[in-house]
Amino acid sequence: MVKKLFETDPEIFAAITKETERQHANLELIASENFCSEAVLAALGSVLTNKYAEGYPKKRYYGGCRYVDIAEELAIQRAKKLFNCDHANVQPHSGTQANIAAYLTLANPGDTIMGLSLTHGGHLSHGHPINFSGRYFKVVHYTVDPDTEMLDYAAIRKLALEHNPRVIVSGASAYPRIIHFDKFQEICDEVGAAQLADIAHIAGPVAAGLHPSPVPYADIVTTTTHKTLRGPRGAIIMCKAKYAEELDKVVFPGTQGGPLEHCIAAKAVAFQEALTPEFKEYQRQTLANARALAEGLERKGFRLCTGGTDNHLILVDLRPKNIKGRDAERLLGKVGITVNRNTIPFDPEKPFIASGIRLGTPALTTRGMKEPEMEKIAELIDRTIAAGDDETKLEQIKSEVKELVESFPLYQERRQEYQRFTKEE
Ligand code: DSN
Repeated sequence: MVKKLFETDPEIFAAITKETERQHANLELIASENFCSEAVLAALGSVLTNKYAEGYPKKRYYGGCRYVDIAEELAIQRAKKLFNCDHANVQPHSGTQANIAAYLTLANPGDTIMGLSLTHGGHLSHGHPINFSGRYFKVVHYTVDPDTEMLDYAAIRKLALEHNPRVIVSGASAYPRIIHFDKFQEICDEVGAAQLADIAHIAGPVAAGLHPSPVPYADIVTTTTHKTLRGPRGAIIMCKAKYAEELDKVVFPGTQGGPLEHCIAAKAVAFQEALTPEFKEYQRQTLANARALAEGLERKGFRLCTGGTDNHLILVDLRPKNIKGRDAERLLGKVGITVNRNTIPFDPEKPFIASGIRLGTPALTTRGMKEPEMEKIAELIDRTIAAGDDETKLEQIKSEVKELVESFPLYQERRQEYQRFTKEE
């Protein structure tokens, strides 16, 4: 199969080979990325991609759906078991598509929604003016507290009482602390709003019982499937039984056409993996690694927003180190450490520059790294920032990164197979 790709399209083959090598050869610290299993990749690369299946299992608008029905039903059953929810729709192509469907189930264009500001850790689809959510709804953003940099539920309540939103979005993309979905629900109940919990980042710890679940409280819960959940790129939506029929209609035909059945099958595989004790241990180690990395960085004099982490990610304020997020991202990239620049709460810089970086441990934990490696990575990050553009020092750090990644090989068989063709050529 690899041979066919090699023969048909050597340029794409080369790009895939190089990307596979890049994933192996770098320390991946982007908090929203992970390395899915060979089983997930096999389902993604299957002939299920050929099938049109508009509709839902046993209620399709196309013939020949009996096998994709099996895959989609398994994905639904497993998602329901994993998160203990009443209903799951596994068709959303992405987190933002999932949020579009959730909003349109709970509200009408023009209604008021409330979400965490992007620059305080929220997401574009939580009401940013350049996103559909900010264009079609009236948006009120809450922020984190200026002193603690944590969610201030009293302030959120006050804002909600003032604006009477139809929907309050709980959930974040760059918030390192526990989110109290029960407190959000109390506010929602008081003002008559629906709670939309977007757990894209914390779905893995939630599934493993290591972060409080929003499912008992929130009207609708959305998540991507490729972050801590370690599945294929995509999303799912969970909801209380009373929204099931309307939500399914909003997904199809409301906002999507034919479902990506190969992705849905791959989601099913990932959920099966997530139901195992090994996955729970993986999540425990991911959180332990984040704490170890946070402590290592603090020992090196880095200021961590909120003072630390309760989950898989860390937000670092680089101002005490006199470097912008953009420049730190570039320097770390030079030595093989992949991170993303990130605004910090009340950031004086624009998002393109940013005063911080966001670091996450899901991907490196998948490779088998533990606390001692996190300690070493904190040291490598510190030395890289201190080195600036001193190429000799950066070369030395790069060789240490190489040594570390070689001890934790990634996609080894796949890489060997790609290289066999490259060499034969
Ligand atoms: N862009 C994703 C992240 O990095 O968190 C969220 O969609």
